[in-house]
Amino acid sequence: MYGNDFAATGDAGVPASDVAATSAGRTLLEQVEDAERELRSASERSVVGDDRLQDYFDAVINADQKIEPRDWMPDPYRLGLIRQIAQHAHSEIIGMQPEGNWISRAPSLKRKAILLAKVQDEAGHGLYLYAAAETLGVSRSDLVDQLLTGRQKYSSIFNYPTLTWADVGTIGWLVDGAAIVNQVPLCRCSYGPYARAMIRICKEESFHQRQGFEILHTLAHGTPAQRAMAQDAVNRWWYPSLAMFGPPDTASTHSEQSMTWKIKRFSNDELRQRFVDMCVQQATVLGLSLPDPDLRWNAERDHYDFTQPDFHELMRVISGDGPCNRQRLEHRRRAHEEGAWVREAAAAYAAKRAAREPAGV
Ligand code: BYC
Repeated sequence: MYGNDFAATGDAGVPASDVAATSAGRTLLEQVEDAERELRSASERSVVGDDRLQDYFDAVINADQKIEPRDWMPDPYRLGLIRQIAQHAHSEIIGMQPEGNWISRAPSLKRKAILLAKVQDEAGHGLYLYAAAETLGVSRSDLVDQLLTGRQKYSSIFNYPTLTWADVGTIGWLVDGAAIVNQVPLCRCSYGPYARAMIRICKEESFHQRQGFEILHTLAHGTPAQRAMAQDAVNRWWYPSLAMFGPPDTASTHSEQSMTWKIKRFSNDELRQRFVDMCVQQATVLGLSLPDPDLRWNAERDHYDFTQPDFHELMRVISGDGPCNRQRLEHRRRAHEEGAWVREAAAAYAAKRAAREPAGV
């Protein structure tokens, strides 16, 4: 976890100091900072121009520099990025709902204010991502239309219900935790606008995970009923969180191409394993268990062995048949319709200003 406030107790075979480190001894926050430095130096492009567009594109990618909106890029690269960034943006926007349900029921004013800020951050993440997608030549209204008509998807995880306050803590700990593990490598993605958006998002996401962890820590150390509520929430969210990383590598349609283009840096299974390794030790600090009887340290692999999520369930949820898919989309459609007057007013104001301002100013 980023900047863990909670002392780690260590776990079988794994030194306590490794709790915050997930890759080559670098904490997740250090990895985001490395990516930010890399991004700055990549902006001073050293690859020499070439008349053959495809060769130049390949050379920029091979040199680990960034493709920018002004650059030529193959259509499948552009379309693949639009697909992934749009799905990511939609996930942030739909992802406001499961927690938004709890803003009015948070157990104290402080918890309410924190949750409100978190949900607002998610709206902001959606907007950075829509803006990044727009640099690829699509309009935000087209993307929103594709979400509302079910042609573009969002993360499976947001189709599960939030039944208790402990679910809010568990979403912060497990769902935001999975999101961070998935998204830190995207800070090094080959497309500049996406990489820049991800750096900002990951820094904010770190607070989200910590607030979830802190809610769960409080419940796990509270009354027996609170503790049981925390354990129940972890039991329900564990496998859906593992499924967030996507199908297994053998069934992942986009991974290979995406990794060649350095959009994805690690495969779905690699990131899922990294997440499990990180969570086992954090669960120990929380004093909660993970609902997998086969979870155990494998010294040969240097990783935890674990039970995979139900990928048939993942496919069913992605295709629209999860516990809350209909409810989530209906709510989003209603909110979009009710917001029409805001979009119209903003457009009218922009037109009025443009008409008033002298040309060229
Ligand atoms: N849910 O070939 P694959 C957040 C789809 S935001 C739904 O492996 P890829 C948060 C996949 O799109 C969380 N669909 O795909 C927000 C593809 O379908 P299409 C979202 C999934 O792209 C608020 C097909 O299955 N994060 O955490 O190489 C509050 C085949 O998969 C899922 C992102 O979007 C799924 N779980 O890898 C709190 C991160 N898994 O398009 C938290 C950016 C797979 O062919 N995205 N699919 O119809 C990615 O990193 C990648 O797109 C994925 C999938 C790892 C998700």
